[in-house]
Amino acid sequence: MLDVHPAWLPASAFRSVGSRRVRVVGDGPVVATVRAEVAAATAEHGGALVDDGPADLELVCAPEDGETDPEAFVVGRAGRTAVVRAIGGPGLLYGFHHLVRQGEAAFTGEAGPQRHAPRQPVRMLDHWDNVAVHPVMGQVERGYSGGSIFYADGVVRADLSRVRSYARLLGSIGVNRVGLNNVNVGPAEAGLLTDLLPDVVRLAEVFRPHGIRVHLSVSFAAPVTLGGLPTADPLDPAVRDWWARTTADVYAAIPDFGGYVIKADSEGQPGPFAYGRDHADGANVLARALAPFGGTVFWRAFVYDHHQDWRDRSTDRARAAHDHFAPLDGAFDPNVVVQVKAGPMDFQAREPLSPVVAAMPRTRLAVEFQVTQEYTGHQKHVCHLVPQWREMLGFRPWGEGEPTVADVAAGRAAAPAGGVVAVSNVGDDPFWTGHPLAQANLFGFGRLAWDERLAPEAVLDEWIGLTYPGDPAVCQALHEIMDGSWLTYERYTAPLGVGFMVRPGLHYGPAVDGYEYSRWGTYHFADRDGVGVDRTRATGTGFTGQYPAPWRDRYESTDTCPDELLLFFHHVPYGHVLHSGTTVIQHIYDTHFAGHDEVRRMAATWAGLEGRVPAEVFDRVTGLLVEQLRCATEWRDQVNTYFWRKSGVPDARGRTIH
Ligand code: GCW
Repeated sequence: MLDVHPAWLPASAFRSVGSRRVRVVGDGPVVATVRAEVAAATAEHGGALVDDGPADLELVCAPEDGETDPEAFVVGRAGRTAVVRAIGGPGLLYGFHHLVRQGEAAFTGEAGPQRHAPRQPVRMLDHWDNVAVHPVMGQVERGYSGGSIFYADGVVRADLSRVRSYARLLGSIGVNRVGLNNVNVGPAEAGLLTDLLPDVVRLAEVFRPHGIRVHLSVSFAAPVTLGGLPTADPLDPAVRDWWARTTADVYAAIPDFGGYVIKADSEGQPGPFAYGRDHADGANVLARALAPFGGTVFWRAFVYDHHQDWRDRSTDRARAAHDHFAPLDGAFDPNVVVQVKAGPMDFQAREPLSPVVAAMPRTRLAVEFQVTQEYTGHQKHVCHLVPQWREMLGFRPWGEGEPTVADVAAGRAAAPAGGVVAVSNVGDDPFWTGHPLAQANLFGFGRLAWDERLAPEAVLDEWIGLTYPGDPAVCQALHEIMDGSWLTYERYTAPLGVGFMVRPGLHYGPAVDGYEYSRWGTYHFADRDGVGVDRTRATGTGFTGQYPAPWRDRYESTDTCPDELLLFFHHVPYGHVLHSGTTVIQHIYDTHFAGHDEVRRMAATWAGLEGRVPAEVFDRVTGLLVEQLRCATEWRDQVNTYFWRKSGVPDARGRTIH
C-alpha cells in the first residue's frame, strides 16, 4: 500500500538534472536544500554533485549588480554549461525547480539569459488546522483530506517528516508563507502563541529551508484568555503592552516569524467591536507589536451579520465587507494587510469579484482563495479551480486598460503589495489532497501566485508532466477530464451565480432551500415567477453601487450583466432571455443535464486510463468518480425538479424531470 504519494516531485521528475554534473555555489539554509536536492537527484539518476571540474549545470547564489530580489533568478548558458544565478537562497531554489519543470528542454532550448521573478511578493497558504479536534469541524475545518499534518492528539506531532515533505512541495512551487492554524482559534490553538511556542519553533525550522515563513492565527481575546487581563480593548495600554511582550517572545524564538492572521468580529470570533473600536484600531495594535520585527498582520475582511433574519430584505451579506472596511481606507498601519475573500459572499463556484478590492487604494490588500473545496465538491468531485483563480486575478475592476486584481495584490495599482492567499487542501491522506487530481489545485495555486498570467492549461501541463510523465494518452485524458471541470461543476450545481443551494453546515450535495430561511444571509428568493437576488441600486440592496465604473453600471442592468452572474445581481422572471438566447428556466434545465453528462464522460475517459496510471491512483479516482456521478445526478434532479415545480414551465426538450 502507498505510504505517501510523491505528488509532483517523484524521483522521475529529476532525471534531466540528476543525470548531469551539477555544481551548487552558495551558503545558507535554502541553498543547502538545493544542494540536498541535487545530491539526491544525481544519486538516483547517475549524475554527480561536483565541487570543481567541468559541470553541465551551475546553480550559483551570489551577489549580483543590479539585482535586489532574493526570490528572482536568471537562467542562461556559459559555453555548454547551463547556469542559474540568484542573489538569495529562495531564488536559487525556484530556479532549480524551474529547470526541473522544463526537463531536457532546460539544457537544449534557448540559451537565455532570462530573468524570472515572482509577480507577487506574498504567496501564502492558510491552514484551517485545529490542534484539538473540534466537535463539529473535526481536526481540519473544511478539510477533506484526513487529519492535520501538523497536529495530532492535541499537540504538534513529534514526527514532522510529513511536514518536511510538504514544505518541499510548497517550496518547489514558490509558496513563501504558511499560516499554521485555523482562523477560528479555540483554547488549544490559542496556546500556540505562548505555551506551545517551542513546537511552533520546530515547525518554523522545517519550513525555513524551503524559503517559507510561518504565521499564526491569533484570537483577539488573547490578552484576556492567555494574558489574564480584564480587557482586550486595543486602546488599553496594558493590552498594547501584552501584545508587544508576547510578540517579542515569539520573535526571540523565531526571528523570521511572518506575523499574525486574524479573523475578528466574524462568525463568533472576538474582535474590537466589543470595546466600541473599529477594525483599524484592532489591526493596528497587533501591527505595532509586530512592526519592530518586520512582521505583518493579515486582518481578514470576512465580516458580516451571521444572525440575519431571512425576512429582512434590506440586509445584504454581499455588502458587508465593503460597508465595514472601505470607510477605514487609510487608517491601517503600513504593516497591516487586509485579507479579502475574492468573492463578496463565500468561495462559491461563481461569484463576482469582491468590491473591497477596488475600494481601498491606501490599504495593502491580499486576495484570498480556497484551494480546499468547501463549496466545490469536497475533493470528492474533480473541480480544477485554476481557471477560476486565473479569471479572478486577471479581472479589471476599473475596466479595460486599468489594473487587474493581481496588480492590486502585488502593489502595482496604488497601495504596496498585500499578497495572494489561499486555504490549503492538504491533510494526512496518502494522496495529500484526498482526491489525487486535487493535487493540481495546490500546484496551480502556487504557480498562479507566482505569475497570474500563466494559462491554466499550461499550468496543468506542468503538473501532469511532473506527476504522470511520459504518456501522451494520460496527458490528453487528464486535460479532457480536468480543464473544464470547474465549469462542469458550476453547471450541475447552483445556476447563474445565485450560489449556495448546498446542504447547510456540510456544504456538500444539493439542498435548494437549505439556506433559504436561515440566518446566514444566503438566499435565492425563488418563487413561482422568478429567481435571483436584486442587488441593484434602482430596486435592490444597492450592492452594485459598491463597484467603480464601469462595473457598477454593467452589473446594474440586465442588458449588460454577464449571464453567469445574472442571478447574483438580479431577480428575473423564468422567461427572461439570456445573452446566450436561452431563457433562464431552459438554461437551468440544459446546464443541469449537460453538467451531469459531462461527469459521465469524465468517468468514461478515466476508465480508459487503467494500467496507464498507478493502480492506487486509478482505484481512488475511479471510486470518487462514482460518487461524483451519484452526487451530480442528485444535483441535476433536485434542481430541475425544484424549478419545474416552482415555475410550471416544462423542459423544451422533453427530458425527464421528476
Ligand atoms: O467559508 C466559511 C466556512 C467556515 C470558515 C469561514 C472563514 C474558518 O464555512 O468554516 O471558518 O468561511 O473563512 O472564516
